[in-house]
Amino acid sequence: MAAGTLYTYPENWRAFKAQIAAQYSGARLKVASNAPAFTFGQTNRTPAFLNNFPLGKVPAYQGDDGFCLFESNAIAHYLSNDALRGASPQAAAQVLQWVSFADAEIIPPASAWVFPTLGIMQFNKQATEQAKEEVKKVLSLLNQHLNTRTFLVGERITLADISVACSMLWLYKQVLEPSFVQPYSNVTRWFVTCINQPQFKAVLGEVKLCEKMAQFDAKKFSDLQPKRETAPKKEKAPKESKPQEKKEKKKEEKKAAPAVEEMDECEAALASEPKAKDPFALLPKSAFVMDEFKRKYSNEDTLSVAVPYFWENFDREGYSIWYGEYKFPEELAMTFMSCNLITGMFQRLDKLRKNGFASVILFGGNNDSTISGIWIFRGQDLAFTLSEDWQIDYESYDWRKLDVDSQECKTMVKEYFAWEGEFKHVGKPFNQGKVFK
Ligand SMILES: N[C@@H](CCC(=O)N[C@@H](CS)C(=O)NCC(=O)O)C(=O)O
Repeated sequence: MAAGTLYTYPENWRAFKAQIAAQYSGARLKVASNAPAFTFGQTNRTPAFLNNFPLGKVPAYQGDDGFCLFESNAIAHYLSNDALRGASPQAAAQVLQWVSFADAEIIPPASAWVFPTLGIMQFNKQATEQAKEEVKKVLSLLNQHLNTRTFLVGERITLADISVACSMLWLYKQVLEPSFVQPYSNVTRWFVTCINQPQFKAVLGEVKLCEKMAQFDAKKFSDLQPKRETAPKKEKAPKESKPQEKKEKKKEEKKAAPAVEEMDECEAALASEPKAKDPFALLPKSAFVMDEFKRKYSNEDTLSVAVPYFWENFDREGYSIWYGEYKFPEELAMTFMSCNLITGMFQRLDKLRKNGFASVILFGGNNDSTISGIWIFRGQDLAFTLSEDWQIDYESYDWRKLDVDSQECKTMVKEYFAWEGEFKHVGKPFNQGKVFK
């Protein structure tokens, strides 16, 4: 049975597919959609995340066994059971058919119609009208198919129903008012049946169907524009719209200067993230350029270049050096778990990266190990106390501020940076090292 974590932003319909599938299959799924575990627009751009998920997109799944997967359909498939995937080769192929249909035929017109009503895309009458026609075609096809069937494939809910229903969620919430869907009553009957299944409800909650077709939300659209400028820059994801629609948009933009750029749902999620305060904002500028040191540490020899560079440039007023040792070594069983503990802590401290550096080492082997490390922080205090986001792991460690002039500090910096030396205070052999940079 799969067990792992799904990284996403809150209320992501793509993630819902995987979450609902997990409800059916019993896969143990943790959802990381909020700080400190995951912050969309930040965590998904860190080297650690990109190392596992090179596109930096969500949803993204990481199993407790380390298995990583991106693309929502693949994740939902993985978290499904055989019944959801389609029990026979034919059924499995039909499930795939509907999953692909949802992506190719429903999402593009649904996005073109619904996004302006959410204020995340500029309104274009022609594009909206075209999208409505395309949605009608989809509804008509589904209505015909569901005329003699309760579910899309076979007699039970499958991933086909989950995918198609999730891709229609925003349509039913925003624009499919009763008079519009009246000719497609089989579809609404099927949709309502799906969202009322306990497994759907556990993820979606109560879904309120649209009573009156939402129109372009000009106020929200203009409200979101300035925020958008403050949102972190990102590569534009390909828009889920048709080429014709793009041409129309170009024409519109030419006419209406200054052109307002439209957002996609991801950018809207980014723009609505509250801007985090910088916990170090009040500290005076430091001459020690942490990034420069990290470059030296990553690219050059540690003992002959990085350590001397560190001491030549270290700013003792602007930074402090700490020794941290894991308090509960008796709980450390398998070494790979201890490594996950360290990597997890680094991931959760992501926003500290600009102002911190650490080299943490696992000493010893299975059932006999300790974790300790050297940490460099901006300021003279233990940085973890400055932000709630950073407080998950640090209490499991004993912290000691080192006297920068002491021989102990010099030796520890050298040994922990280089991952070699006597490590006299430890008494166990070096096993593995991890760097927070
Ligand atoms: N086809 C992908 C689409 C994933 C996707 O586009 N995710 C967006 C959020 S809606 C994202 O993470 N964008 C982040 C970025 O582009 O930096 C799937 O179904 O998982």
